[in-house]
Amino acid sequence: MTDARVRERKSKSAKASGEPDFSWETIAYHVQVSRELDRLEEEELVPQRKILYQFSARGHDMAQVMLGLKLTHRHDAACGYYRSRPLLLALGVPVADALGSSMGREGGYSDGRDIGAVFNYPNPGGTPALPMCGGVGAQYTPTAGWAQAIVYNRDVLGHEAYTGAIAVVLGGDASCATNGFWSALTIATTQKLPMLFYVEDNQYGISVPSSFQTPGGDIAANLASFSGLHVLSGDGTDPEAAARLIGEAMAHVRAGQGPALLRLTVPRLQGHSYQDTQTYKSDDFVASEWARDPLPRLKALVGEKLWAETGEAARAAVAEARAEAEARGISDPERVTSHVFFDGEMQQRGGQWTKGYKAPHSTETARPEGQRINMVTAIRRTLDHELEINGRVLLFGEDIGAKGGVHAVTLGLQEKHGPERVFDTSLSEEGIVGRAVGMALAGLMPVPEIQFRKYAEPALEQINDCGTMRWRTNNRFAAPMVLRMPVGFFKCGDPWHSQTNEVQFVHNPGWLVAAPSNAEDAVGLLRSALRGNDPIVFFEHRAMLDDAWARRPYPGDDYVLPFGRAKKVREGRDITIITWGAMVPRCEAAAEGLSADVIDLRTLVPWDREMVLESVRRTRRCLIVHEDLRSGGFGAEIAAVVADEAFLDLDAPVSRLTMPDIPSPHNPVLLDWAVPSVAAIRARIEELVGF
Ligand SMILES: Cc1ncc(C[n+]2csc(CCOP(=O)(O)OP(=O)(O)O)c2C)c(N)n1
Repeated sequence: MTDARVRERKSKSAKASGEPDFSWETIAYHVQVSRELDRLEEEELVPQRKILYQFSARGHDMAQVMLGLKLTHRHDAACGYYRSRPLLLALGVPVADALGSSMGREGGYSDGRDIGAVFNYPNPGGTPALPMCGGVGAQYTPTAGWAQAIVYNRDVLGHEAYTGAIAVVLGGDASCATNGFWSALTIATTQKLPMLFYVEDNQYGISVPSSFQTPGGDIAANLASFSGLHVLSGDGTDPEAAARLIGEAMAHVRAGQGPALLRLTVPRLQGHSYQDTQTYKSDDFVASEWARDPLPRLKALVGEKLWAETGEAARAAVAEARAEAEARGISDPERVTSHVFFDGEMQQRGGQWTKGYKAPHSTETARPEGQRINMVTAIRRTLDHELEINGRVLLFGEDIGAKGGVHAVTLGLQEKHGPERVFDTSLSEEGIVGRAVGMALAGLMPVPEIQFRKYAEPALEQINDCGTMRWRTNNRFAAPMVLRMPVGFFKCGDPWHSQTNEVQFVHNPGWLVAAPSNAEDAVGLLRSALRGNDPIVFFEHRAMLDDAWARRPYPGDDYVLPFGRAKKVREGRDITIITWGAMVPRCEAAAEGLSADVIDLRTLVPWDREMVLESVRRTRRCLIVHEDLRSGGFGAEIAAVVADEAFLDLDAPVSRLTMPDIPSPHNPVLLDWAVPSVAAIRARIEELVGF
């Protein structure tokens, strides 16, 4: 039987019964495909250096195939880790894609951009494998987000078809010690989400025994009394026991009874990866692991004849896939810079645009109405309007519900739009952003809030992984969202609540970054972001939220401001001053009575190089003013570009005025000394103009 024939038969039987083909025959086939792939890689492709990273699934394979074959609901999703290839095979990944991706060839999971073991599978119409990450534990919170999106689609958007769908996350025993695991466990249990935690306990995380990850080495035993979690545990090498446990766990979650955790003990029959020689295991232990190989038990169950037949078909399928994978070329290096951002070609999965979203009428012309409002009101009004007209928008973060946010930006929005759409979260920034990733993957437009800029740090892994998703999946997946966070000082400073550090996000490929200085720009940029197709960091400067200068009339419900378009707040001849955020009014005041271009960048990714270069070439002098630290601040990037591209036009050195390289000081006197003041900016302008 060939691979194609097995799949054809599989889909026929699935169609006929409406049930998955969970037959021993299909299980035997996929398990043997997985084994043959491991063998081929270890004996031939790695020694030939055609594959550089190899992770064997031997020992984990049988139970994983069973798990994959049970994922049959249209809205199920799974997120795995580097040892999850058997699950992928069961979901229907073409074997040539699995092999070609491991060989770094064109096409496949990433077009050669990522390690083949770090996979993704959009599987339109079927169960997707959400883009996994190289970081252990990063798979958990996005899966919780998908699970919450199932509930949201069913209960808020009224899509009955989501009833019974589940999200499954796979991980090893060591991954149970990660922040992501605990964050997702908290989310899933407090929200009673349809989520299955599937733990493959092989007793080791590379060389570290599982007793270092959880006391006693048994996570299921330790979680037995965890409220709201149905815990199961058993032998993942016993075909019938494993099938029963997987069935039980799934039935519990599908029935809407809340999350479950299933721990299956399995042997790791190879080193952690190909390079790992396992010197830390005794010979006796290795022998005892081989004695637990699930294959002989599976073979005994299916019988010699069927085993041989499915084995032959599996080997034929792998040989065919190998030929196809080896025939694939290497992607053109010229293409490797594509798909960092949405560039007009729609991703296959993720984001509201893949779900039929059509942006309502938008205009780049502001139609100011009414009295001037502060930035808080402007942002709230924009969020309110987009919540009103787009059911896919949802807001969440710490204290944003009943309290309305510690900066009052979301005040009243929960009351108006309901606790399903505007809600408080557990105190885990990784959970806030990771959950947003999963929701975005499921087609929603999440708007997570981080309470203060500095507290985005626990979420940095999720932020980075979200940004790179479109690129590393070669535009198969994207997770557009609007990540709001207050930045900067407010009256006083301190190291915790007053950081700006925008460059950290600029340095994460795939994120657009907005830093509006006033209410009108905030409305336009926020609305562009909410109707967009990329992840966006939206900075709300604390000092500007209620600042008189930043108050502007509301520019209208359809006003959008495209990213990358700076604004000249003053025009002049003698110097160009480039700034953003809370430094804009200071620069404006400092230039009073002088002939200066003052440019408010408004967005840092992308930034308006054209406007800056045109201005500098004309004024022949350039001063960059920012609140962030000097070394490696965004000003350094601007200065480098100006030096590169306008060197011969300059009459004075490119200059920067910034905070010194210190955390923000608390006492207002110390803060005023550290942050560029109007007087300091004025002095620097005069120095440069007189140069
Ligand atoms: C955040 C992070 N830290 C460290 C690593 C390096 N690393 C890769 S796999 C691994 C062990 C994971 O073991 P486990 O979760 O038990 O899965 P197993 O390999 O045993 O299947 C480590 C430490 C990583 N990939 N990510």
